Amino acid sequence: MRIVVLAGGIGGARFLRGLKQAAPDAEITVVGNTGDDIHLFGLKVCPDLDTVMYTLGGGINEEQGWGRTDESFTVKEELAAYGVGPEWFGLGDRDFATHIVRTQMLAAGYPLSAVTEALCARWQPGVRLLPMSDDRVETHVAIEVDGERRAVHFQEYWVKLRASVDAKAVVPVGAEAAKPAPGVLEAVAEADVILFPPSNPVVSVGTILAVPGIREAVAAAGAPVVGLSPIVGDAPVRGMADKVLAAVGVESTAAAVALHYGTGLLDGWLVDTVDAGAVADVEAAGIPCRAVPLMMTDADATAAMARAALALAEEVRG
Ligand code: FO1
Repeated sequence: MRIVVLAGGIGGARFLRGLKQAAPDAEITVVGNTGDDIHLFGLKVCPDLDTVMYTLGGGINEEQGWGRTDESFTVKEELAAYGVGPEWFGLGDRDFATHIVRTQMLAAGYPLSAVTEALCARWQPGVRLLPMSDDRVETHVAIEVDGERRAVHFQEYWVKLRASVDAKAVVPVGAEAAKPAPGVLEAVAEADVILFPPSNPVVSVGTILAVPGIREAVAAAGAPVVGLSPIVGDAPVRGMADKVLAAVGVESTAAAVALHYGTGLLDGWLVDTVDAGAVADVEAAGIPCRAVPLMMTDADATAAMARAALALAEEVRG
């Protein structure tokens, strides 16, 4: 079975771990969000690709959900001693090595997809990890401070500001001119199942779908497309997804997120059992919907979620 997953960072990575357990023989292609990428200290940092790679490769800091296990911060401290920041973004020594290798390979002319493949040769994540695009796309968030509107990089909004101010707009800068990375459209076209994990629907899955050609390919795919709600009981399972959902005029409910993706994309939707009341609304909109436990509390619970998504895909397969 060929499964394609459009994934963001922590939520996507943890779901993928469950999916691998649920479908050990499946050929899984992950299309990773690169809109969160940021250039720091002259280095290209790809948080979501790295989170997937480290999580599936056994190198993730489990408590944080991002960055390396057994990490130290000597380089960051030395940079700070020179007055060189930003100090608000926690790049550890082990993690730095990944960004150095990536930046060096990019400077030598390799595209991000080839660089990601090279990094994965070390981590052996057990999935084919493709960036959504080899072209630069950077998500910016429009905010208003003291009556003045300005745009900040997504990481500044998420990590420095902790989404403490309202997001007025979310813009994947460069997306309109970006091309899907090699292999992305082929994987989508050849998939038996396409999954939207409980990743952020705006800045993760939404950014991937903003690359021209990807949304169209998913909509046209012969495979059933099943999503899992990142909202449980009207609040994001983790992160601050409600802030960016509000920016695109979508309520933070499991049903509203399903309708945001819409019948043009989704063939099935899973909500948590606490949101069982939303099933009828989602089905009334034409999207088959089931209520199952959606908290990724441990590997077995996450594998059960993945099995439920695959079962719904089989049920709705035309
Ligand atoms: N998240 C934080 O909350 N604080 C950090 O300092 C931070 C650093 C960081 C470094 C590398 C990396 O791969 C991820 C990092 N993240 C950090 C996570 C990241 O900001 C976001 O959670 C994702 O971009 C959202 O998917």
